[in-house]
Amino acid sequence: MNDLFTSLAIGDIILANRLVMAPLTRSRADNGLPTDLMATYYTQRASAGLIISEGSQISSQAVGYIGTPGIYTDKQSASWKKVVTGVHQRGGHIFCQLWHCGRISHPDFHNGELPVAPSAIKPDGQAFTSEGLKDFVTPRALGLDEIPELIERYCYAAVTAMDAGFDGVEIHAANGYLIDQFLRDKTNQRSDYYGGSLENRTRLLLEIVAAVGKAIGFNKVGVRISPVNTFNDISDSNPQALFNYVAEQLNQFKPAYLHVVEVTMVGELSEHCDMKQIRQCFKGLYIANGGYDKVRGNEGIRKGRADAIAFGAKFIANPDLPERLKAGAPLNEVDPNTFYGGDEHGYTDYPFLNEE
Ligand code: 8OZ
Repeated sequence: MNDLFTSLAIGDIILANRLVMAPLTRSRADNGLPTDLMATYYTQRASAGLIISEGSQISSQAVGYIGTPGIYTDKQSASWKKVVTGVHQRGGHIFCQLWHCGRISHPDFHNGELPVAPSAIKPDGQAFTSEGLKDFVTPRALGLDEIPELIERYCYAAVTAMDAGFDGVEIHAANGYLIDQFLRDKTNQRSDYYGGSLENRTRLLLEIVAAVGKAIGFNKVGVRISPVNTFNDISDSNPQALFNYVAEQLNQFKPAYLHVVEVTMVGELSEHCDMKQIRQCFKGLYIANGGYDKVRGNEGIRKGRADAIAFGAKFIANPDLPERLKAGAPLNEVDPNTFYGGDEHGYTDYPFLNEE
């Protein structure tokens, strides 16, 4: 019987266990470049069956936060290589999360130009800029003629990630960023080929998966969605229908996995969307994320509700999370004050079991 500690084949790699380190923005990159400290941080966590990198912008247009890394230049690729090599040397595996923030950005990141989105709808909330928090602005709706280049940027970033040695990429279609803005009807009010029906709102995601898979191999492409997360002022009038459809449509590509943030912003399941239906609609590997612990993770895998479980905060605070969970050892408490930005404190200084 499988549980968190049994191996799992994803495409042509074999994960040592089914604990996945969730993608986690930590805002410690240097001008878009991963640093040596980041290499230490990821290498420390290489005992995860799979690490998914923090969101990495696919282009200069994709950025929306300070301190986030990019994955679209040779220099960025060379810096990521240190991260990837460190993880591989410890026997781990790592996918790169490809990220475009869309409207969750600010003109300060774009030489005064507007961020882009499916529709010109301003999000409630504020962007984290180098000058502090600033109100979001009304974005500019992407023109139909800009979509092919956008898809091309995803492909270029995916190829750049593979050049850096990553084992694959994860398309970030969750948490209210650009692809999610296309998927959900609160943010997509387009009247063209990319808005309106489920088919149209899902089109961009599917075209990106098709193109990226063609470029690097479909078994190296995962997709992350968050059907009920309202983070970044997003929602949909019928998330069950939308994300069942997304899951079904992804089957044609046989992607590496579908990664689902199952909970709301406050970490709860929602009555408006049953994740079991999404799991059943998708025929490939399903990674579940959101509030899992050892007991619930093992139970989810044993009952077939998920193939692997992604942990976020627990991996921040416990570089050796698989060992700790397996041994039933106590876990370090996470310090939310050191999530974003700063130095090694709250980043690479969480102790391993053998250091305590
Ligand atoms: C928290 C802070 C900044 C970015 C996400 C990439 O929600 C993020 C993110 C989360 O997916």
